[in-house]
Amino acid sequence: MNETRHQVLDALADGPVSGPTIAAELDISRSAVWKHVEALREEGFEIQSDDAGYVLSSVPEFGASAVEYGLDAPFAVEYHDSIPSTNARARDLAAEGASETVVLADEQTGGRGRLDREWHSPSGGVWLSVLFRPDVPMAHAPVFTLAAAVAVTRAAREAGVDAGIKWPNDVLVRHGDAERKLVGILTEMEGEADRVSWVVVGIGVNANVDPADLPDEATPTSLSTERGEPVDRRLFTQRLLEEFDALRQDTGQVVEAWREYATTLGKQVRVETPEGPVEGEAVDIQFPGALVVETESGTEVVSAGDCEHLRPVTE
Ligand code: BT5
Repeated sequence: MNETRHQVLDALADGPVSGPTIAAELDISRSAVWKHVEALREEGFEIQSDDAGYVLSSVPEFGASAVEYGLDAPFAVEYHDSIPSTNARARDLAAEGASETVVLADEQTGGRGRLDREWHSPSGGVWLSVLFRPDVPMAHAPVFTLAAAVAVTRAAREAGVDAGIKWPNDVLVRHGDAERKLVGILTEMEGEADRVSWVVVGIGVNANVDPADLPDEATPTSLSTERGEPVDRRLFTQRLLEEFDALRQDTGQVVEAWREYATTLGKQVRVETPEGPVEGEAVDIQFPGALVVETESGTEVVSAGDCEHLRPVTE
């Protein structure tokens, strides 16, 4: 949203306020005020007008302006009702030189997970990608995946859903012995070894979607299923982005915060790494995101792979 439209919106939120008053305060013409009001109405903001002037009476449920409005983080939001993949779009924007941008969609038709797996993204989810250009070496970039997991876990808990993090990139909800997948995170980047050029952190949250529409083998769940009612996607997305923004700027606190929500630590795990499987007890996490596993043949530090939580052997 452009700066003036934002200022008009802020004035309306504090209304009732007359058109001429807004025009004088912002030093724009009365017809410009009217055009901004009409444009905001088209974006779904309800603006009432009577003798006392204009007043904002409701904000749209979801979309670019809805999320930008009141967002305490410096991102511009680009919204799509439907798009193949927000990560693919964010990568295109990165190639065009963009930064500090969030691509957000209600539905993805070609959502992707790691290793080019399919990510199901029906309407009602929060499918988003954050594009930014941190001043860090490539080797530190995994910390942003952890930061995203922490941010989304905090937002889910605020929404009343007791989420936890499975290393490295899943946010899950426990149901007895089973863990159901609520969120997936896919980080992509480009740069030279000593410096990242851009990072795209893709976060897929099963928000108001029916797990029956998602692949069974992933034992999926959603915020609406866990809560028993839909979540306010606008507020949820804002909280997620605000937490992520704070963590990406202070990566020193990410690992500590991650440990607090981790479901993997203390568990028997089997990690499929590019060098082969590593099995043992997950005992810690190290900056920028490696898992420390005590195996029968000693301590292994694993920086990437698919992790399975194994059931403890019962005698
Ligand atoms: C992930 O991959 O978990 C990363 C998913 C990232 C998705 C976001 S959405 C916004 C952005 N745009 C994109 O195109 N992607 C990102 P991985 O760990 O590889 O898990 C993939 C596996 O999860 C699949 O093979 C399925 O078994 C399962 N799965 C697919 N869709 C799911 C869903 N909606 N909920 C839970 N599990 C799902």
